[in-house]
Amino acid sequence: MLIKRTRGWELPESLATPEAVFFNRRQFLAAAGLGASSLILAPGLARASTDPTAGLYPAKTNPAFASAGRPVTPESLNTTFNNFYEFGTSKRISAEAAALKIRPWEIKFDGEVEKPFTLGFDDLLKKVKLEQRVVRHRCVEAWSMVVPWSGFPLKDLVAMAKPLSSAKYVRFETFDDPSMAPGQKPSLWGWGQSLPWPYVEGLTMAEANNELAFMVTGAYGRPVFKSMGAPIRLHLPWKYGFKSIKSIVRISFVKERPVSFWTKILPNEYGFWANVNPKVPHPRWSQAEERILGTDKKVPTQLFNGYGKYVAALYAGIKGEQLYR
Ligand SMILES: Nc1nc2c(c(=O)[nH]1)N[C@H]1C(S)=C(S)[C@@H](COP(=O)(O)O)O[C@H]1N2
Ligand SMILES: [Mo]
Repeated sequence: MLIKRTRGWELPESLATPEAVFFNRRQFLAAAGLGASSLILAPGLARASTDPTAGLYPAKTNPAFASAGRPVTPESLNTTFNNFYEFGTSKRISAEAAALKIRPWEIKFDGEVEKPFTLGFDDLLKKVKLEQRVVRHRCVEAWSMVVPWSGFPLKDLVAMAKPLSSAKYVRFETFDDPSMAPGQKPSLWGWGQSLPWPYVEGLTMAEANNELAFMVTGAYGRPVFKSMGAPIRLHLPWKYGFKSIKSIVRISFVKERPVSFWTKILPNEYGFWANVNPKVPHPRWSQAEERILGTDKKVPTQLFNGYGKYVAALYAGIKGEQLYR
């Protein structure tokens, strides 16, 4: 994500990360571990062989999502080019993310539900059926990639939580632990100021029950890497990447629309809906095209990231809302 000067908790200008830097080819190759500095791959990979859920992967491919119409982004690039602000503002946080402690891991379910409860991650995995989906991921920063995720539909989790009819939105929350995530230390930003942790995202109940909304527990045929949001994250292929919250510890069913992490920081740039639309520019750059990570290619961006047949109906009746930012 790109930050510019705003109010109270803004980042110092020197920490802001201009898009151009990421696409400077030399830096890009370095970040990808493809250039001279391939050593940077070593510390962050945190291979998952000792993970108690490793035997569940690779999961069976869902035939509806067998291919994304583009090559899969190399795994070595995907695990080392990340947005995960809890571990820092650069894309190269995979080494820092190795400090993420993913066991024990519990998820709290609360709010407008029959009865609040907490579920251990390994127990949750016993209750769901994993599948693999190869889908496109489009970051609001105008780059994209293709990921073979494994996981299960979010709607299965919604059903498990037994929400009441008073629940209008689902609110997701990431861990908040400055002892393992340096980005959550107030001092990092100077002047004792902090970003509005924890990272929060939200969906309407209808969006959460859409077939495309996916809880990710794996990628590339193994448990999902720490830098990509282990042990459990969301993926919403039709929305900008910032909606796909990582390392989830709490899922709440609520009456009021949740305010997202990025909406709190820059409300004029990042909204609640954030559906991909090439015709609605970001206030500071065009969304017409995207760079395909790992290649030199730029391609036109598609409405709903090309997944309109699944999700366009969700927005048909909505008026007076900024649906594409
Ligand atoms: N908790 C948390 N979730 C997050 C982010 C973050 O900084 N913190 N970044 C978001 C953004 S902007 C994107 S593009 C994707 C990146 O996922 P990836 O690193 O697996 O590509 O995660 C999203 N989820
Ligand atoms: Mo993003």
